[in-house]
Amino acid sequence: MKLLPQLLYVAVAVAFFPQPCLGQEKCGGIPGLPGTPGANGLPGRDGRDGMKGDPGPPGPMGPPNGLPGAPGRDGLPGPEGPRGEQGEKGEMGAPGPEGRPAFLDPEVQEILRSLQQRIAKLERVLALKGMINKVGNKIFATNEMVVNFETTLQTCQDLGGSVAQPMNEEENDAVLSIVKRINQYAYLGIKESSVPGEFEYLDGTALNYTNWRRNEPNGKGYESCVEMYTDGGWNDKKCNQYRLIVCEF
Ligand code: MAN
Ligand code: CA
Repeated sequence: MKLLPQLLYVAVAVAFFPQPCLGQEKCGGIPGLPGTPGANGLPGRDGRDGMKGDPGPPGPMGPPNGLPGAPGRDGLPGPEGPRGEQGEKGEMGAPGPEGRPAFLDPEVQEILRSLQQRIAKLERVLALKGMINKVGNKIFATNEMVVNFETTLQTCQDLGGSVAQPMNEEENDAVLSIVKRINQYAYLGIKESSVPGEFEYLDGTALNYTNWRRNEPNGKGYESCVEMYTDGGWNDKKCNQYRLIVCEF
């Protein structure tokens, strides 16, 4: 314990309280000096175990002639090699099971049914507009052109049809309705045969239906084509006249 600070303390106390109780009956004493510090305490208890340390460095190499270690792991696969040469063609395989004819395939049948329906609808629309006259499987139509027989023949052929060739009364009426609508006579697909005054179809077969007007045919080798009048009757006529094109398809 050093003495100097204590003396300094006393000096300060006296300086602050000079003549503390001058002329008084009771008088407070001067504050006492602090005691000396106590002795050091006993050492504390041991602390808890610390955390596990890092693994140590590898040990020294073993003696020679030791056992070989375990084989290492497989490396990564290498890059793909170049393409090999084409092999020889193999033998032909056994034939597959026999298929069904396309027209019996239900899918094909459905397509055909749908197409038939759509074509029938189109035919009804064209008939409604007076653009075709249908009789059974035949369709009669005109492009309203008026030309000679040679051009009539060529035009119908170019369109994938042939010159109208009525083979019964119903077909004759179908051609007639076109002739009347346009109000023009039309050449028919009928021509004079090698026998003057006798007529046949364009392919040379015999006529199975006729609708000659009274006293026709009368050309006898001078009128080799046949025209339909606006009453539906037939007349043999020269082939160089201008007549309405009526084709059948
Ligand atoms: C004209 C021509 C003939 C036809 C007679 C009928 O002469 O059209 O083909 O037979 O008229 O009167
Ligand atoms: Ca005639």
